Formats: sequence, structure tokens, C-alpha cells
Amino acid sequence: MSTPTTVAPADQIDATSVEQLFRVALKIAHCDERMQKEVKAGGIKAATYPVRGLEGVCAAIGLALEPTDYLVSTYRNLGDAIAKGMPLGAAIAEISGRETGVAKGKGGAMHLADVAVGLMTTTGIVGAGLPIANGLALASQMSSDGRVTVVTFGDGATSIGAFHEALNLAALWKLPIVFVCQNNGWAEHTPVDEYMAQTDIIAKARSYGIDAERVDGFDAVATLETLGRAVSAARIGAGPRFVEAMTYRLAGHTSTTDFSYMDKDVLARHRADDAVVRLRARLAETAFDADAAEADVLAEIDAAFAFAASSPYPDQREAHTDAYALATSAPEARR
Ligand SMILES: Cc1ncc(C[n+]2csc(CCOP(=O)(O)OP(=O)(O)O)c2C)c(N)n1
Ligand SMILES: [Mg+2]
Repeated sequence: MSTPTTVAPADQIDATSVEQLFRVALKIAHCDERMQKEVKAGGIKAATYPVRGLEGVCAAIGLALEPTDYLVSTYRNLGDAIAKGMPLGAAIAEISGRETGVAKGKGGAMHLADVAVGLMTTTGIVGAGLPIANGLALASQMSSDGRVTVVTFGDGATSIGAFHEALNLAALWKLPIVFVCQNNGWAEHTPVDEYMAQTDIIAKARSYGIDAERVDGFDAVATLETLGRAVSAARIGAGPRFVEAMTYRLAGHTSTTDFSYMDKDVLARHRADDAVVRLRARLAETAFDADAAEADVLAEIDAAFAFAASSPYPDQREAHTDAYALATSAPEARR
């Protein structure tokens, strides 16, 4: 662990929130490292996408939202799922395809969803989450349920048609939604400046009349402040907000792909200055026992992976159960 380069002023955020950010970010980082190890070793057979580098942003989203608010995420979803409160054992079991998973093992890594905690869906189609999230936000607007929807997506998604369609409608209809771009500098194996003509991502949001802010995603406290403002605005009916969190992908695109094309010095610099490192440094100035918190987190992760590994796979006869909606009436009767 090295000295952080920047530590944001904690004017708005109380000490308990900083501790909570640390616990969640640390849990995400350790869980992700463990997942990458298990997948590489073949113990867990799933396509997983490392979230190392995003943990401060995920933790901030979890804290900025109420438990009843909605979150829509992508295939790079483990951090978002943990931050939104998905039970860890059931999350790892789902990724491992076990019947004790949040979707009885039938959704898997790419479709982690748990309506009970408001993680409404995650998708492998780049950009596809945004229109779905608009639908959730529209339902909240129509029913005045007071919920805010957050949708996360990568830098690459901002070049997708669905991104622009979603921003346009959200702005037009003043939907209670916060768009959170998790800019990790890469889309698969291509850096942002080699595939994007307009790299000023918040300019894309502003072109639709949406208030947009850019924040250092490795600074979880600043990210929480920024997201807190955005969520409050969306909740009081001020329309959509957009946050671009600047991070860096600290691993390969997937858990198993080669990433030797990434500059090792740049990676090392970011790893030494990530969200967990900075939160730990901030907490070192307080009475908080970070080592005890880390021991708790590691024990919880061990238990979650053990629970998943000891759970059975779903019975073959269950393949179609819960997979299709039952027709409730004949087509004639619906007219
Ligand atoms: C519509 C669509 N096009 C292409 C792909 C293939 N693909 C999977 S991940 C990815 C990169 C997306 O980059 P970004 O949005 O920055 O997300 P990140 O993986 O960096 O989190 C691509 C192109 C896809 N899944 N969906
Ligand atoms: Mg990216």
C-alpha cells in the first residue's frame, strides 16, 4: 500500500459513511480477486468480468441509494450487486450456477438480479440497460413511488444507439433516473481515445440538456458526494442526472483473458492509488480498526464461496420452471 495522491475533504460525508464505503469497497475488491482466482483455476465455470477499479464507485452508489431504489447494471456487475445488498452467498452461488443462487442458478454471472434488494437486472448487451432503466424510472414517475433508478454502464456504452435514445427520452420526460458511466478507460482491448470521437462523455449528456458531473471514481467520498446530489435532484423531480466516474480497469477484460497489452507502470500506479487504498489512508487518521474490518470481510467471503461450492446444481427437471411466464388467458379473452 502506498501513499495516496489525493484525499477529498470530508465536509459533507460523516465518519460512519466513510467506514461503510471502506467495508463495501474492500469486500468488493477481495471478492473480485477471489472470483478471478476461482474462475482461472476452473473451480467456478462462468464468464466473469473483473470489477477491480470500480469498487469505490459501486460502494458510493450503494450508499447514495435507498434500499427500495432501483439499480440496473451490466455484465461487470459483482461490485454493483454487493453494494446494493445482494446476499453474498446467494450471489456467488448464482454465478456458480447453483440452486441456492438468487435466481436458482438459472441467471448466472451475466444476469445477476435480485428484485428483493432492488438490483432489477444486469445485461451482457452493451448499452441495453439504459432503456430498461428508463422503463423502471417511468413506472416510478407514473406511480409516484418516490424511487430513483440508477443505471451503470461503461465508457464504451456511450457510443451505442440505445445510450442516446435513453438520454433523449429521460431528459424529455424528466425521469427520476441517474446515469452513471463507469469510465474504466477501456472497451474490451481498446483504449477510449482509439475508439471514441467525442471523449468528453459528459458533453454527450449535456447535449440532451442533462446536468452532468465528472468525478474521480477512485475517490469514493467525492463520488458519494456527487452521487448524493444527483440522486436527491432526481428524487425531487428535477429530472435525470448524469455522473461520469473516472476509474481505471485494474485487471483484464474478463477473468481469464490476457491483458499484457496494458501498460504495467500505469496499472501499478493506479493499483497503488485505488479507492480502497485511499479510504484506508483516510481511516488511518481515526480510531477505526481497518484490519479487524478486513478480517471480517475475508471470513464472510470464505463462507460465501464455501456455501456456493457445497450447494447442488439445479435439477435438470427444473430447467423450464420460472423461465417462462405462464399464459394467464387465451388471446381472445384478452381483447
Ligand atoms: C451491443 C454489444 N456490442 C458489442 C458487445 C461486445 N462487448 C462486450 S463488452 C464490450 C466492451 C464495452 O466496453 P465498456 O462499455 O466501456 O464496458 P467495460 O467492459 O469497460 O466495463 C464489448 C464491445 C456486446 N456485448 N454488446
Ligand atoms: Mg470501459
